[in-house]
Amino acid sequence: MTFDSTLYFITDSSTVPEEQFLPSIEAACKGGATLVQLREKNKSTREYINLAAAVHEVTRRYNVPLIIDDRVDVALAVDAEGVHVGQTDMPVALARKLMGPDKIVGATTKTVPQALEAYRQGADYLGVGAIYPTTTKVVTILTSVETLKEIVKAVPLKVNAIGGLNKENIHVLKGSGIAGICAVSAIQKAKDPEASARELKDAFLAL
Ligand code: TZP
Ligand code: MG
Repeated sequence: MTFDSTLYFITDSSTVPEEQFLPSIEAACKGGATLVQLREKNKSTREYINLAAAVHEVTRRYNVPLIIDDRVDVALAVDAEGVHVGQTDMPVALARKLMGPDKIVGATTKTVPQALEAYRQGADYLGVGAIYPTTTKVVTILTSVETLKEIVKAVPLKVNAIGGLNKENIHVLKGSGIAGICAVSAIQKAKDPEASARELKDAFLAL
């Protein structure tokens, strides 16, 4: 599946009142998010599926592909456009096999060997970071912009930077060759997620 990873919004439902969650995703889509990832760490399978179905209704209206974090079963259950796996999740090759050739499979990689392996196993894009310390709940270590650039050169995949990114600090990514940026807080915690998405995208496109 072809897709655009310029502005990849990753959700965090734990940071907004429940009634604001779907509207925040709609706002991000209106503001120009090109990919949306539903990332849930504490939901039951039933809750994850129900929420994913509701989110998919929103993203579909904007023709924005929906990626499900970690869970191939949930992605398949709601016919999401893709899945994202980390280094301790299902291996990329298995996710690819289960999702099929036409779905999007993304992987988190922090080193060139991990990136090469994800490419070999059939990933469509890579998330690389954290570039800056993040306030989002995640177990991660920092990845240098130097390593990010090496990964971009090493694999013929879309590479997205992630971690603590906002419109004030993405200038460090200039010339890195990345396809796009991932953001949680800069959009999810913003008072106006639509405007924040638009400003972040414009800042990236102006690099
Ligand atoms: N992986 C590395 S950093 C991160 C993930 C999921 C979270 C990024 O969130 P934020 O709020 O954009 O720093
Ligand atoms: Mg994961």
